[in-house]
Amino acid sequence: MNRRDLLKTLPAVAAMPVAIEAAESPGLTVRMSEPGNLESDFSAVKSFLTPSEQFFVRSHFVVPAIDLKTWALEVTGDGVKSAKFTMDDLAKLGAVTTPITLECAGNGRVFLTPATRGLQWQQGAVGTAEWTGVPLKNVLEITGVNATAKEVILIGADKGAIADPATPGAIAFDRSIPLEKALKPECILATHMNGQPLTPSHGFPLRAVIGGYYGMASVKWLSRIVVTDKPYDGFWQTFDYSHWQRRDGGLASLVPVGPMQPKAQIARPTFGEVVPPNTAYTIRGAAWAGEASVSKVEVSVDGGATWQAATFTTDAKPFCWRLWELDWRSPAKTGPLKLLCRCVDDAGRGQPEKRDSDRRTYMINHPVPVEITIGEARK
Ligand SMILES: Nc1nc2c(c(=O)[nH]1)N[C@H]1C(S)=C(S)[C@@H](COP(=O)(O)O)O[C@H]1N2
Ligand SMILES: [Mo]
Repeated sequence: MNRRDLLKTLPAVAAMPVAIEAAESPGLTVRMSEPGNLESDFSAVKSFLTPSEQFFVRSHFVVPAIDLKTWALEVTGDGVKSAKFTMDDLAKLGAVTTPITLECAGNGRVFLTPATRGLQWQQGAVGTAEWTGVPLKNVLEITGVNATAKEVILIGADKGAIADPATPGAIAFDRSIPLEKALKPECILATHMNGQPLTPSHGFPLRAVIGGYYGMASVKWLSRIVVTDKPYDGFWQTFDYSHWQRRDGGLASLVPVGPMQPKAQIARPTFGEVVPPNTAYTIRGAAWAGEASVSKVEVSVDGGATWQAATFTTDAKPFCWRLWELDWRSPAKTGPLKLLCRCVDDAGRGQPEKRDSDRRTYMINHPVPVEITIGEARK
């Protein structure tokens, strides 16, 4: 999320590598070509699982070269019996398979006003895959942790220097999570995505998948884990991926972006679609709520004046999105129309009506209208 990111999105659109990558990833929109940052086509979402080839890619640096022959995951830290795990070692620790939804904390950034820097994701920096791997807890049980351990830092093999704000030279992509979270079953060291080994862009050979948290915690190309007694203040949870939190008397302090906020998105109709008047039409979409599950989705077909409940087509599952639809009859009157949706989770949390600027350019879950036109399609 730096100025370079923003600048790169502009001229890159016409460049050669873009055409090549787009051709290799049908259905994905290139938001940045090098490193490859690709957006899913949310309007195409019809199934609970997102096919891996259509899953968004968010990478800050180029895919690191990893030689499986010498590769091992290293675990060190306060009170830890340092250990290295090869892929074979990890395979012996018991694999689980579970669906988890990942949303980038910047998903929807293009809707922010005024415009901000950072990748201009629309609705497609979100997807659900079935992840297979070892629970992080199983690894930490082998190495042990101090009674005073607070956080677990997940470190990727990818590296680079960011110019603005400047990093201390080349740094790895990393991110800590509270120890308490790390021990939960939704935190997995995944080797497989949708039944296949991870692809290079999704973190081969090993990535963390931190269910319920925004995507930045699911560190790809995981190479090292450090257990620490002190809170970690790395670049990716201070300068980047942090938001303001108001405390007593309005004091604002910066905290790392963590759990995903409840959010519903309309897949169909899509922005700018022309829908014929007085016609049966199924509106559909998905909603997710981080560590909670979605219990209600409402849709407004009149710009937010009135709301009606949508029907779910998949089950309520924590850490996962839920698909929904609403059978509608388009109005007889032609002209522009604003559609909105919103969800409530099983803890009763809903979405904010308006954007809160304390969130900086992350956690974008205020309802964004899908503006369509009721009229006859142009021939
Ligand atoms: N090592 C590493 N892990 C990473 C990143 C990265 O740049 N490097 N990007 C993070 C971010 S911001 C997101 S949203 C998710 C995206 O995962 P995906 O590319 O598999 O969709 O990966 C996370 N893990
Ligand atoms: Mo992200």
